Amino acid sequence: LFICIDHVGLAVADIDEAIKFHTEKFGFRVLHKEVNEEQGVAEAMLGTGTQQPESAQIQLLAPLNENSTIAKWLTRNGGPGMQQLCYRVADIDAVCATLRERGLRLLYPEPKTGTGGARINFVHPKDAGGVLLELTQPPAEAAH
Ligand code: MC0
Repeated sequence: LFICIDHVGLAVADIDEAIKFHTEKFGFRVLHKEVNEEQGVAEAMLGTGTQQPESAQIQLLAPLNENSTIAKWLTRNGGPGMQQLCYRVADIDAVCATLRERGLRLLYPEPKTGTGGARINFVHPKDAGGVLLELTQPPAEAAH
């Protein structure tokens, strides 16, 4: 079903502070930044110096406002932490159909827009071993 681990998402309060921390302390570099209004997040994708097409990235997610999913998560968790795991898929419609057939709840009836124009959906954490599981299909020009 899955190509690789696309990224692990970390919820943070402040995107700039978190970028500074992860680049200065751990030596990551920033591969991409964007704001996703629909998801209520400012995000940054971080990679290693030897990033390969299928190397997992770290995604920093900061809330845009108090209604953001990430704002709620930070409050409930009592601070920053690991909010999601994301698998890359080639055909998200087919994968969502298969997972639904297997009895798992997908959060959206149809995929929404994620990082870099990817098509995304999520498996409910209660159906994925307590982990919010994102599925992402990168846009055709970015697919490896
Ligand atoms: C909630 N729960 C989680 C969880 N969020 N468990 C593991 N990981 C998480 N991230 C648990 C709660 O502890 C609770 O368990 C139960 O799920 C129901 O929680 P809730 O009170 O209904 O929580 P809500 O209202 O925050 O909703 C949770 C839900 C929401 C997963 C539906 O966070 C959501 O819609 N997430 C998908 C969108 C998203 O996360 N967007 C931000 C990333 P108990 O046992 O207490 O009942 S955007 C992104 O990732 C994009 C940009 C991209 O990568 O392309």
